Amino acid sequence: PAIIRRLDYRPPDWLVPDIALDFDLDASATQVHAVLSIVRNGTHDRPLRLEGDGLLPVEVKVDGRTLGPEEWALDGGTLVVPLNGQSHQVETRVEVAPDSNSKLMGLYASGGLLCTQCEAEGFRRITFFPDRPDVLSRYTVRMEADKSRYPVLLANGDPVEKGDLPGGRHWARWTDPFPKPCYLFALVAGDLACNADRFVTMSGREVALGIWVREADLPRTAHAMKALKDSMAWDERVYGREYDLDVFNIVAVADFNFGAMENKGLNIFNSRYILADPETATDLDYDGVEGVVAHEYFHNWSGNRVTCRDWFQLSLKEGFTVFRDQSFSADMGSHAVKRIEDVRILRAAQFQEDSGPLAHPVRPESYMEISNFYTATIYNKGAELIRMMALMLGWERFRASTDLYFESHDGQAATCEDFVRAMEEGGGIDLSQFRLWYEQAGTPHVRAMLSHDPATGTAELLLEQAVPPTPGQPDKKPMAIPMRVALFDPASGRHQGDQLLMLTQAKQSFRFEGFSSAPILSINRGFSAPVIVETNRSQADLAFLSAHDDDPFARYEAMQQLMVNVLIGRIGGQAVDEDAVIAAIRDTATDPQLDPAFVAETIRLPSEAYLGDQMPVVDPDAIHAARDALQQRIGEALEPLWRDIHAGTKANAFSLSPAAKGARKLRNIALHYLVASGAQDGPQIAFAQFHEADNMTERQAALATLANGASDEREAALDIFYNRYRDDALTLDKWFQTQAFAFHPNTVQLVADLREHKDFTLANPNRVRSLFGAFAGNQWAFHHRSGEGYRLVADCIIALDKINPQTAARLVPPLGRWRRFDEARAAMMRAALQRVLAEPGLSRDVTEQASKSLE
Ligand code: BAL
Ligand code: ZN
Repeated sequence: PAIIRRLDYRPPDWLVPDIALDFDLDASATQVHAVLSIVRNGTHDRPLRLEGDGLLPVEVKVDGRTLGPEEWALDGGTLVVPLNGQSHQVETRVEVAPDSNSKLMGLYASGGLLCTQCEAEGFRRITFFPDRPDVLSRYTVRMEADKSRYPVLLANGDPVEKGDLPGGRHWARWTDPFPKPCYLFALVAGDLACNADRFVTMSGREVALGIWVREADLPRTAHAMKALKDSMAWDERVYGREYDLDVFNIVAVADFNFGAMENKGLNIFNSRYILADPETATDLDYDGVEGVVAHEYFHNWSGNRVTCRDWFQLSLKEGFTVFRDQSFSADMGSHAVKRIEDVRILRAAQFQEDSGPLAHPVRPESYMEISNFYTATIYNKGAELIRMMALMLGWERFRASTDLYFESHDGQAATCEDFVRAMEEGGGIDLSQFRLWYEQAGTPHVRAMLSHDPATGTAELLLEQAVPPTPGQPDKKPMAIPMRVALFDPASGRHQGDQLLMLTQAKQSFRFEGFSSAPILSINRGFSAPVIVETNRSQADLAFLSAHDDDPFARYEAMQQLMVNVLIGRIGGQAVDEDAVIAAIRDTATDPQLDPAFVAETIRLPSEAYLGDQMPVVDPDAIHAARDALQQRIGEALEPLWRDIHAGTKANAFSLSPAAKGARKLRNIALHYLVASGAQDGPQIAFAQFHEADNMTERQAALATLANGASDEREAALDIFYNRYRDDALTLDKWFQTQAFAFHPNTVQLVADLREHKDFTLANPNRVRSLFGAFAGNQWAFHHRSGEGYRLVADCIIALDKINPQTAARLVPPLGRWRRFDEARAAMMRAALQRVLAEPGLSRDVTEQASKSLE
């Protein structure tokens, strides 16, 4: 497949200021009539090229005249029409079949609905068009359909007209006054019920809000509606951004490749990020709904009003919007806990990506298939870049700079460089070196060595940085790394102030005066930079910080590092002092000043995958054994405490208050340690929690705890859960996911059996992710020494690729991490990738991921 390169960007040859679309909707044969007003862009004699994917023109007209077949050509899927004038009206007619569109890109059928997904390049599966984000058009959309099957007809913008037609049909017309790229086009037709509400904007305009779902799901939309209104108010208050249309609609669909999509005025969501009630949604699910509703809403400015010039600029909208949704969620809940969660995701997904064969810069240089670049690097590392700029500028100057960015680029297709320039101009700062964060892939390593001279009372912090080589980038330049640090006086337990140090050279030292005794280093406070920090801090230093650091993230980090050191020592067969960890956990868990949610995050052991990241060669079995043993030790040593916490956090009535959510989080971790202790009544206590819980947070946690072991309670709970939720797809996903993610010696076989389960289907991306996505994230099971885990995932990729290449390609990266494992595992992982690549007719999506993974 062809490689698309960033530096080959050329402005479009033809612009399309207006487009009128007419859909005669039908699940098996939809007629699409498009009328494009086109204008030559600049002086050239190149023909009009309209991208199409799987389309055959039924008719092509120019300025009202039907062209003969010799007057146009198809080049691959692209319709080529030579034209002489400066502006023309071009019409095409095509037919598409939504119900056989299993790729879920373009116009497709899902659970009786017709809906669209166009980002990145799905619009070309609907009609011929210059499918690139820098062609912005005003859209008018007319839809016609059978009224009983599709009583609701929605599109972007505002509704303008509708009416009935003979034969039980009806029609509706929508117009969107804001020019937009075609990836933001959307329509939905179906039998939907609406949770209707309103929002009055800061200038006093009333906006009609609608969340459209199946009638039966209406009671599960309240949280999403609250999140939407909170987001609209937050964007006004924090960024001065007001909504701009008279309506804002959200539709939930069951089959969706992404989490959601920010189509102008008509967001389309994976139902898992809309539907929530206490019976079926965990607190994490509720937070997911809030965060994704906010994310898509915030795109109205960071993505839609200002869009991307080309797909290499994807992080311009995604990184900024993730930063905005993270800040929103922090404001809605706990800043400390949100930061911990976000860093955990960054480390689990992005650091792994950055250290493997698929590593790429936040602004990539090339791609084969853009769908493969909706990555943790573009999204989460991209958000960290914005966060660093906000930190360096300070909030006021950052906000002035975002105002400048929105004002200068409103209605335009912009670049990451435009954003950085706005930060420089609005913030009065030089970001020349900082730009390397957009260019260089790989996670920087920072070595921090603190020394102390008692004679002069001086402490010296030596910082050294190195960015590891990544594919195509063997040599790296030093980055500009903002490091928040504080030096603690161990005697008083206090520090002299938080400082922002800018590390800009490969090696740099910083001096601090006034320390009669050696201070303790708190570094990368708040996770001020997305780097890996190595320090010369002792276990005693870490224990001190885990009890005293006033930066919650640094406090959490100290505790985690304390645990990592013990676990890595154990794995390496060294004598390790576990008592310090146990004492730190006890002190944290019994500190009445601390937020229970923060405690729960902090006392949890680092994941097996994170431990693997700390080793030169990942040893999944040794990691599992060491972590399991430490868990048991912690469970045993503090058993009375776990019993107390578990009993003391029993909820009375369900509430989403931070206190209630925190109590549930802490209760679940207490249960986990209690069961890990091996206490005889552990499974019964877990089963009782499973049985009695009035909410899914406690029910699923109890199920997950039971799923790790072998007990009668395990089998009973899994049966009960299945029978209770077998007709509720989103909740049944949890049943698959819990088993695929379990620390159970037979997980590989269980996953193989579940693949054959009557409720498993490759047609639904959520179901695939809940089984195979979860399994591939279960290090101990996926990397089973038999290689069976690799075979299962490769089989799934091969089968799924024939249906839905985009979702299939997302399962490839776990196999690509073979360099991190022993020779036997590496050989089996490579063999699995080679088997995938040998498959005839493999998609561009999977070809790119699998071939890069083998390099
Ligand atoms: N733009 C794709 C889905 C999202 O990031 O919002
Ligand atoms: Zn987004």
